[in-house]
Amino acid sequence: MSDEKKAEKLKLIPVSDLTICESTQEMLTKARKDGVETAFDRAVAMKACPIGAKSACCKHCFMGPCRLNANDPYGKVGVCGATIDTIQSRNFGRMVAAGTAAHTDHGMEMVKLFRAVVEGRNKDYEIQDTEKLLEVAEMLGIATGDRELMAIAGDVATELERSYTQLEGELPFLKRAPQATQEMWRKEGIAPRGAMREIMECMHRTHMGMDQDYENIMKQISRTALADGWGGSMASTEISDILFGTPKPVQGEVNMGVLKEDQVNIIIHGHEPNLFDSILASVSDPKLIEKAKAVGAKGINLVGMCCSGLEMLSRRGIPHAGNFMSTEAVLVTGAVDAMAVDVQCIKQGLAKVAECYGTRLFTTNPRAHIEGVTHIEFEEDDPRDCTDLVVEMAIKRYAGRNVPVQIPKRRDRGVFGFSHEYINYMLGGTFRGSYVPLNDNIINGRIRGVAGVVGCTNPRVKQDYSHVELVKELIKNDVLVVQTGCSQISLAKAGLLTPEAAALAGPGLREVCETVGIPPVLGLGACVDNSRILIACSEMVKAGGLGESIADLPVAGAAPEYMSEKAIAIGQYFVASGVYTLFGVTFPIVEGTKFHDLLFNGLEKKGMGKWGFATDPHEMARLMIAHIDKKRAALGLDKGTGERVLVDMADRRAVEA
Ligand code: XCC
Repeated sequence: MSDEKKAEKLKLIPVSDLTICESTQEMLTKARKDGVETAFDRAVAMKACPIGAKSACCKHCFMGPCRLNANDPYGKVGVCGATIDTIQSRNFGRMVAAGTAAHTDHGMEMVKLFRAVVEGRNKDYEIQDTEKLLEVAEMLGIATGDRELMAIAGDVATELERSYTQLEGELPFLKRAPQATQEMWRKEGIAPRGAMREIMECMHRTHMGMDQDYENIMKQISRTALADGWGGSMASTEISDILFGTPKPVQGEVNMGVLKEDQVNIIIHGHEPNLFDSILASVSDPKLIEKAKAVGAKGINLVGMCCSGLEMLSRRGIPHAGNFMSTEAVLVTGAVDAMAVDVQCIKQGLAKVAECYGTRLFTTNPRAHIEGVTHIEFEEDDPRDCTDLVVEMAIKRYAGRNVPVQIPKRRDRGVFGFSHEYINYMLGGTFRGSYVPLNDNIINGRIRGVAGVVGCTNPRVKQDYSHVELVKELIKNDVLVVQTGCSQISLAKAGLLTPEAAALAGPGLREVCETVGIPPVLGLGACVDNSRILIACSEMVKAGGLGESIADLPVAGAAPEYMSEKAIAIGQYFVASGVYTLFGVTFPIVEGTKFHDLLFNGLEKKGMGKWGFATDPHEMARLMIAHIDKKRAALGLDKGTGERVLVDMADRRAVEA
């Protein structure tokens, strides 16, 4: 089909089939009128490769690449003799290694910054949460007492560096997991050493002529993924909390209506919190505000997107313009004067769209340039050099705005910034913070279980639709939902991150939410913060009454619209930690193969969780609820209710007073 014909075909697809986000629909309609292409169009025009989609090809050596037949997986083998199970497990392992590397490399930057602050080499950042520092120190067995704060911080940095660089032994945070879970990992030989070591071994073992037993490869896959969840990601979250503050519930606004026609609009998109924190200082600088006013703007409006946006929304209540599949669409408003990006989830397609609407697009990180896009390097030792320049460029673009501006009106409010520490506090109060009230409400059946709904949006499925339908179904069935990543923005736009959304919950969950004053859907931050969910699960086991290991808990997880290798790594660390985890869109392994059976059944028999797959969000909810009920039955919770123990708002206020 010619390109013109393809373009014609695209225009026939209603935008309401591509996304349920009204703002994105409005902007896609405008983009079509303007003749501007986005990832939605490219996904329609380019069919996914059916062999690659199922990991049925091997391109790890040049006797190939070899293509096996997903419809007849055992019909042939690769040139070297590799079977479908070897090929698939290698491919899956490399996805997990890549995802783990992404979180780990992000985390290592945080450790490097933390070290520089602790040693006084960096004066642009400081420790903002000393309470969290002391908690982490105690958790790691570091003496606190009357020691100097920076000495404690130095020891914490040294311990956490082990999460990344350690060659032998176990990750420092493994001891946070329930004893039974730790023992299972040791028995299976999958307790990780340091993340770098595990990623390296995973890459080695999946090289041509190496590990050719899918069950043995699986062990390294799990070990690598666990090094992400309990290592690279967890250490990153803890350091970010220490440096930038542990999130506490904060009201915030999401959706494209947070852009302001009469202000200089700047979007930060990516993942690392340091760039955003520094640009916040720049946009608050009276000199730069004056400059903006001098060209006729009412002020400077700083907005986030994707996970960078979530870091700042959770910690500072900075408005958020949208998730992954809205990053091109937002530029179509013509209102974005500058977009600065750092690492991960940055589509190269942004460059073209930015050019069409005159938005100044800047890469800032040495690890992530884009061909043809201006690079202004962000240096932690002199962060304002970069961020001030971005603001000045944005002001210049505002002064010369020469495209019509059309900003979708919609803005949605929500409560963000829950952390596992805050869940502890809100349920128990300052002096008796604990997960016991949560467990009690699970035991007495008011809350049926807990579900993590996380992850990306993906142009292969209708944006936000599965996230929203799945979560609505879960809370209707008394399942408390926790969220990270782009999924949280899908739900915030649907109004479910408000306490009023309790009206959509089942009677039990609704009662708990109304008593405590929380939404039925709790936002826990960016994708690297999935580690908060691991800690929350561990705390639930420790609080008692819900079994001995994470695998015993009535919990489940889902990433219904995932798109990245990071999501595969996250999925695998949840599975290896004991959680039933479902993915939507497509599952990159051929059904009916031995490796598929290992992921979907075999791991559970070893005491872990298991993978699941469904494209329909209602089916996904049904599977998750059935699993939660199975776990409840195994705990004997299907028989009757325990006593109600709940700290209500009045109690809490009394404690706070
Ligand atoms: Fe990226 Fe983290 Fe996925 Fe969103 S959810 S598309 S990975 S920004 Ni984490």
